[in-house]
Amino acid sequence: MASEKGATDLTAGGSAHQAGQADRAGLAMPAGLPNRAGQAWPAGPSAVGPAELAGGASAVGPAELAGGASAVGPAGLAGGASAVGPAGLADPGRCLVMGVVNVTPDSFSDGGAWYGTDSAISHGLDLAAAGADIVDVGGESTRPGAQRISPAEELRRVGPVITALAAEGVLVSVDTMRAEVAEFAVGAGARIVNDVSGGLADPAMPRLVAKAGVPYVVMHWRGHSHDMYRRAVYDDVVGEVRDELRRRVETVIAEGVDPSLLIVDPGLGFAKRPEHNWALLTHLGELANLGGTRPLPVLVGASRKRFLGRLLASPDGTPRSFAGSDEATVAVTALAAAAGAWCVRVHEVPANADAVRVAAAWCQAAAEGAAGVVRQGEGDHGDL
Ligand code: PMM
Repeated sequence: MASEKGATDLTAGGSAHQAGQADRAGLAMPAGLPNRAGQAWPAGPSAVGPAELAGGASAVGPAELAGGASAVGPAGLAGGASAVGPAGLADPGRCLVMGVVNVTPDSFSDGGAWYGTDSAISHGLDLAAAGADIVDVGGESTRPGAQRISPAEELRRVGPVITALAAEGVLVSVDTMRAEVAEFAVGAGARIVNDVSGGLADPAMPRLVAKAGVPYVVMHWRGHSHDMYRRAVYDDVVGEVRDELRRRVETVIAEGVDPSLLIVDPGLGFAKRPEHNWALLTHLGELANLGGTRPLPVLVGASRKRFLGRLLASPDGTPRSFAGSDEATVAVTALAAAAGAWCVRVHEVPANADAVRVAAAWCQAAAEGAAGVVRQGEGDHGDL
């Protein structure tokens, strides 16, 4: 698997790469300064003490943290850095990083920056060199309201990019809903099919994937982008997404896809409102447990999505720009990786490559538990 391009070097190890604010550190904030909610902190130097912070500003208090980000992770996920991936792909013992190359003029997240063949190839190589384990190449925008392009146009966009990146030894996935595009891509060296429709958009897709024998990302999807928000209605988003994903998984297995090659994805932002995305992110384990013999690997695609921009909106309500959500993406990456996600799909690789390694170390230390505490006590503290 190894190559000089970072994409196929799946060995674990360090990647090449604000200040704690007073309130986060448990220190009192000066009276009258705004807190994160934009309100004035209560007057008095001791108004915001550690005890209040534990249950207040940080939604997760110390006791819950111990359980939430533990080595085991949510029920059903293998836990932290050791989520089991699909057969045939190397397992570096941590969450993988998938870098995104959108060969589109109109993707919401990167606005056509990599539309030209040469710029897309060079961006894919850059992502790999920056530590992407996988480079995901797509030619069709799925931004809300997007209209479809023809299969010929999709192939024209992604074909040469996939061919060039695969020839350079990059581990490529093709982001497509069309069997004919997937077929070309696999022939050109793509090793994963990422289908945001989970086989619903093109009934020929599951059989093609079964024949190709490559890992297959089955994302939760309720319909094409032009009207997907009309479909963002749930009574119990986690239960409904899980049940709909289970039906997709059963269908593609019935069509011949090897269960050991399946990856599931909650489809953040696809027929989901912000509250749906957050609920899904915090219940990844339930999505992994679809009733088969083993939990399925979970891919998380939160990068630059609108729910992050809305979370970080300025006081006048203007959402944060897409690129301005990159740090929030890194935060989601760390949390999802610690919860056992198999892979995160991101636009900016370096900080996310760091985050998955932090999560792996975190989970490893948590797994060692009390033994680590004893060892630290016995040491000379030279590394503190
Ligand atoms: N999101 C987008 C495109 N492809 N694939 C998977 N598996 N999961 C996702 O969440 C996902 C995806 C849309 O984002 P983009 O326009 O930034 O690529």
